[in-house]
Amino acid sequence: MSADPTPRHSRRHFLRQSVGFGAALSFGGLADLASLAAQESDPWHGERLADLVFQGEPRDPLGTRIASGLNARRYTDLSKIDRDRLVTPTREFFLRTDVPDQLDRDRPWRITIDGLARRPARRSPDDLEPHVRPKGVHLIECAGNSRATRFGLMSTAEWSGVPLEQLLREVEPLPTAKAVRITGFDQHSQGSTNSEAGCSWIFTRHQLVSAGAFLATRMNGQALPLEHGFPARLVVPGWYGCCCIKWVQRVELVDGEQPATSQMREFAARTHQDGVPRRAADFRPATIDRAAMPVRVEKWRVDGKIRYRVVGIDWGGDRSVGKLRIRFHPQNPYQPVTTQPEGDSSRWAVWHHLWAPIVPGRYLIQLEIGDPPVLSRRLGAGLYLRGIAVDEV
Ligand SMILES: Nc1nc2c(c(=O)[nH]1)N[C@H]1C(S)=C(S)[C@@H](COP(=O)(O)O)O[C@H]1N2
Ligand SMILES: [Mo]
Repeated sequence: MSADPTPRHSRRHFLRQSVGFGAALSFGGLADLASLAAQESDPWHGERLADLVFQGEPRDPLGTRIASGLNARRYTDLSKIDRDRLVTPTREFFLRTDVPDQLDRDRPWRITIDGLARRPARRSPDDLEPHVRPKGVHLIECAGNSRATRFGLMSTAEWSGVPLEQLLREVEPLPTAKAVRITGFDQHSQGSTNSEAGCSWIFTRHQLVSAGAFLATRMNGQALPLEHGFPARLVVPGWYGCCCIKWVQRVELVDGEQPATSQMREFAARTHQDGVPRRAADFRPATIDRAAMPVRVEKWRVDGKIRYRVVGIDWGGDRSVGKLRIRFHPQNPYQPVTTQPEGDSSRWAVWHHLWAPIVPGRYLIQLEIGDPPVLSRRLGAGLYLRGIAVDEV
């Protein structure tokens, strides 16, 4: 039977596809939960029995590289996130597209900074070095992150690099230079089945400055690994991964009339554009909306009772506003998560929710941000729903 009364297409689709919702309902047990919530500041004194498996998600291995070239992927195991483990170790950082096999590692690397500039320049990694500064922890999420990738196309790292605006000022942009086209090296001898080669994005100068975009040369305190774009990759904090060009080769000052790049067209839908705008200037900033999802559901025995603790993340958008609310069945009202996420917007923040379901069955974990509502299109469309099966209460 289906217990989904809601008209929303994505929800129906998800339920049909992956959860096959049972009859189980959660009634809360509020007093009980309040006393558990009081314990939340202390570590639980009970016994952690196991973590539940998210239902209807592929079983691809996490944390290891799959496929090669343009199709190469490594999914980060988000279930390892915790308040004291907010940064993804470099070897677990997600990978989308491996080092192009035509990249000649022996040839000295130069970044050409030219176009509408008085003093075009070519910069070597050694030229950048003296300007490299710590840039803090930033999250990157691939715009193609989804249930099919177990949401693992998302990671955080601590970056160092050179602000793009600094490199631009050095070449003395002309007044006609409204925008900047940043292009990476992308010559693969093998094409891809699901992605075009040629990674290039056009930004306005204002967008780069206000996002604090930088050319990253270090990641988690080490030289940037080749697979993540050595010697330099673009990081645009708060924007989707498709804008974070790896193996940057050229930074070109251009006018405001440039056609969108093939990369921009490929990612138009996934970055919430209206159709596929012809001009780069008609693209909206490819910023990550506020979103949240559970990453782990722990099953505990506390004072002889079975209890569940849902651990999740909240990321993207503006995190200074909005309360995170949760429900476990589409017919139930949302209620605030026990411990609201804390932290700034550049990384993910961790939240906890204590849960005592009344009956075993299949549950669907849904989140919303309200009070006030904030722009969270993917969350609202059901992209980050996760299902679990509870066998014991
Ligand atoms: N040169 C180049 N840069 C690229 C890509 C690419 O294919 N080629 N892929 C982009 C996409 S879609 C994403 S999500 C991120 C992934 O970065 P990572 O592999 O370091 O995690 O790199 C971006 N930069
Ligand atoms: Mo991506």
